[in-house]
Amino acid sequence: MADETRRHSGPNPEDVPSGLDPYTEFDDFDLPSYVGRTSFHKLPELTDAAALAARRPDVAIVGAPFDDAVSHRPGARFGPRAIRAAHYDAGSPNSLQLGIQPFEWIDVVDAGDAPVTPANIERGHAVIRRKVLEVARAGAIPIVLGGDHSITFPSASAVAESIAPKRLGMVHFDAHADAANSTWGVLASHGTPMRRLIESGAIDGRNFVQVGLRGYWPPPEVLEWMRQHGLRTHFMTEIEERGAEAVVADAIAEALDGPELIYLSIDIDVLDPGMAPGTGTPEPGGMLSRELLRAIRQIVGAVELAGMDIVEVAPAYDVSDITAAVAHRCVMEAISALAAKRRAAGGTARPSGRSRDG
Ligand SMILES: [Mn+2]
Repeated sequence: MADETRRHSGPNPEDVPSGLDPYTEFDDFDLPSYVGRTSFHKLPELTDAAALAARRPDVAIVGAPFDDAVSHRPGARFGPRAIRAAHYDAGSPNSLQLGIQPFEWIDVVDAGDAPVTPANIERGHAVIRRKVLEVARAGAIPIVLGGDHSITFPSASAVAESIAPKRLGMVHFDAHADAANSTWGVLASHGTPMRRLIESGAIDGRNFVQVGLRGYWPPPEVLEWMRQHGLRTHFMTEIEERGAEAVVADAIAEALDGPELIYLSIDIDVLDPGMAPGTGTPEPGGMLSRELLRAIRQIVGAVELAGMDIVEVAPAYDVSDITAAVAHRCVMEAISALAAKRRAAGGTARPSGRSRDG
C-alpha cells in the first residue's frame, strides 16, 4: 500500500541523490534569476513611503514604465521589467571590476514602479516625481529605470528638491541633446527634458554636461540655445579623438563646478546600436558598452551621487536581450562603485553568507 501511495504522489525527497533537503537548501535570493520574485536582483520590495522611511536604504531602484512622450518608436514602458530581468546570476553578485560584493556593503532595495497610467503625460510625470521624492527623502539614492527620457524632468527635479539648498550638477550620456523647446508643440516630450530642468532652475545650464552627442539632431537653433545657457557638450567626435576617460574626467569637473552632488542620466542610445539595438531612436556611431560601464565606475567613484536614471530601453526592438543586459549592468556598475566607496571610507560589510556556488 505504501508503494502504491508513492507511485501516485510525485517526486519524493528520498529519491534526490545529493542527500540535501531539496525543500530548504536554497532560499529565493539564491535560486536562479528566472525563478521566484521579479524585483531587481530579488532584493526586498519596499513600495510604500513609510516602509522606505523606516528602513532608510542606501539605494532604491524605481521603475518609471512610461513612454507616452516619445517622438519615434514607442516601447520603453516595458524597459523596467526587462532591465530587472536581465541577469543570470543568483545570490550575492561579485563585481570582478571592483572586487566587491556590493549588496554586502550597502543596503539596496526595489521601491517598485511609479503608478503611471497610459496616455497621460502630466499624470505620469507627477507620479514619477512623487515616487522619486519619496525615495530621496528616505535618504536613498534613487536609480530610476525608464521609460522614455522625458522622465528625467520629474526625476531629476525631485532629486534637486530633496538636496536643496545644495546644488545638483548633471552628467547626461545620450546620442541626442534632448534640449529642444518642444517637439510638435509638446513641451514635456522626450526631446525636451533637459531644457525644462534648466528653465525651471533645478540645474544650472553651466553644470549641465552632455556626453556622446552625434548624428543629425538637434537643429542649429537648439544648439545655440544650449550655448547661450552655458551647457557643456562633448560630442562623440571628441570621444573618438581624446578617448572616453579623458572626456569623462572633464565632464565630472564641469558638472561639479559649483554643485556638490551629481545626477547621472544615461540614455541607452548613447551606445552604438550594434551594442544596444533595443531603443526607440538608435543612432549609429556610438560608445562601446565597455566605455560606458567604465565611465559609470569613473563617475560614481569620484562624485557624490544624488540620483541616476537609465532610460530608453525598448525591449521589442532588442536582440537577445543585449540592450536590457547592458542597462542592467549600468545599474550594477553604479551600485558596485557606491559599495566600493563605502568600503574605502571604512564601512563595515554585512556578509550574507549566501552563495549558490561554493
Ligand atoms: Mn535621450
